[in-house]
Amino acid sequence: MEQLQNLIGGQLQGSTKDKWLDNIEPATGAVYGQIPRSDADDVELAVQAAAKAFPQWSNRSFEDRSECLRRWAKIVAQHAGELVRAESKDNGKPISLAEAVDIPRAQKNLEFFAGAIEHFASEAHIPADSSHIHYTHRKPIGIVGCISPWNLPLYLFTWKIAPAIAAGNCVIAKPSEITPVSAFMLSQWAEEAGIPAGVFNVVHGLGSEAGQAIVEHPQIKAISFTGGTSTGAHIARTTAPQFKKLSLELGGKNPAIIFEDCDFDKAVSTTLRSSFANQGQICLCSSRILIQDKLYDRFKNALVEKVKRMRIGDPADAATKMGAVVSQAHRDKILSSINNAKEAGGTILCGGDEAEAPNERCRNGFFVQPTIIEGLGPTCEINQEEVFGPVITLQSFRTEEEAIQLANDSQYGLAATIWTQDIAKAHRTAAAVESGIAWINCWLVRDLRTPFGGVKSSGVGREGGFEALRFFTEPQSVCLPTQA
Ligand code: TXE
Repeated sequence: MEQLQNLIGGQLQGSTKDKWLDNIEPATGAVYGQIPRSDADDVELAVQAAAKAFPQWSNRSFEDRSECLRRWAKIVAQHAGELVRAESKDNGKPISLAEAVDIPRAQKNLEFFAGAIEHFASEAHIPADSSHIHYTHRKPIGIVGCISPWNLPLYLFTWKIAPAIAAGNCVIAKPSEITPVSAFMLSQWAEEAGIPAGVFNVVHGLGSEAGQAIVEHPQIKAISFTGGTSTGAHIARTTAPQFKKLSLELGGKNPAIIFEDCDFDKAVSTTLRSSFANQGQICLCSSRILIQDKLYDRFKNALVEKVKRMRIGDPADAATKMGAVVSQAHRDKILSSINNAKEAGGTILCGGDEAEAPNERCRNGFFVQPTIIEGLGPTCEINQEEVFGPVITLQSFRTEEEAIQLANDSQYGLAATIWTQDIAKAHRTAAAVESGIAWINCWLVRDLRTPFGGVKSSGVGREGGFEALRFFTEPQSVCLPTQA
């Protein structure tokens, strides 16, 4: 059974206390590996290694740093097949999805920030009399913490560590204990990529132990976190007295607003994808489908028919489009949300239960039927709480105003999709919806230069493009007289 290791100061090693956690394959329920159960002592070692590496790394030229990230990206590309299989096995996602999305995007993240740092410029301000130059010196922060979740493991891990390293910081990273393998693989190639010892440290373990130690450590000056809203709130509370810089990408309860003048076929097929991709375990997935009343029945019938035809498969099978959910606990949480919706009077149009295992190998795996629920109002738990699984609700609206009101009736504000062929209406709706991202007649189309993040309980701060490089640097305003 494979034992993963931490990467601390360039050394792959177990936890100082030699404690281990089981790693489970979601499709089979079987333990197939172990990860170090690290704690504050391991984080302390990583911080010491990072502190030692920082002076040199922060003084390396941006070309050098960029080159290291490019080499790392190439190594990821060379090992893409291995990474795809590992990601699918560790997370339960279909191998086809890991191949099309997760691993190419992880490679792209490394390449993108290798390029972004080459173009990251600062500002200078010169008064009318040219007596002074005020310029902004953006310095790396120092040691930063990157904590990532299990739904898009290497994709989100690299999305954080790449800008942090490119900007000249040293990183203490913690992947989710539920999906640790791809981050471990990446850590094995850091040296080959030319990343100096101590610049990139990976500490595996539980959120409440290793994660908490990262968040609390006084020498770690910034935390970039993606995960649940309640964990984000806890991190905000913990770090506030130390005034750490925080980027929090949290949950969502994303509306898909379907106007009667939409391109019907495209709206149905994309809503199917936006609702159930990765078993609904993407923070950007649509979970509240709001349909204009005149189109309600037609849209509902078309969507239900398509969902009934979806087949759950073994994630390792190349033909599978819908795999396992990430863990037993998460499956139980999803099923309990469905049950609460039933008890609240919701009608289950399809799904609503555990799914049968697709084959003998998967008989103890964690599978949930894609589920559509109607008949519940905006205040119901299922329309307020993030389920983060293959579960959506349908609600109808009459007017544009009502659509916006329903869309905004949520503590969350991450992403919205808007379906209409009237561009002016699309723009008005996008402007009125309280969300960090709005997709008009499309979903999950990303340009890595754009700001990414949410409003309200969906988080604080923006990632992506120069926003990420701004986050991982501290601006110093310097004033220089031009005359002696
Ligand atoms: O996430 P956690 P969980 C949502 C989704 C899901 C819920 C809970 O609704 O059902 O969150 O999922 C680390 N200090 N999302 O419990 O706990 C943890 O080890 C520092 C949305 O799995 O937030 C992991 O690395 N770190 C989401 C990371 O935080 C801590 C993606 C995320 O885990 C910590 C995942 C602590 N005290 C879940 N406690 C999205 N926005 O995409 C935990 N962690």
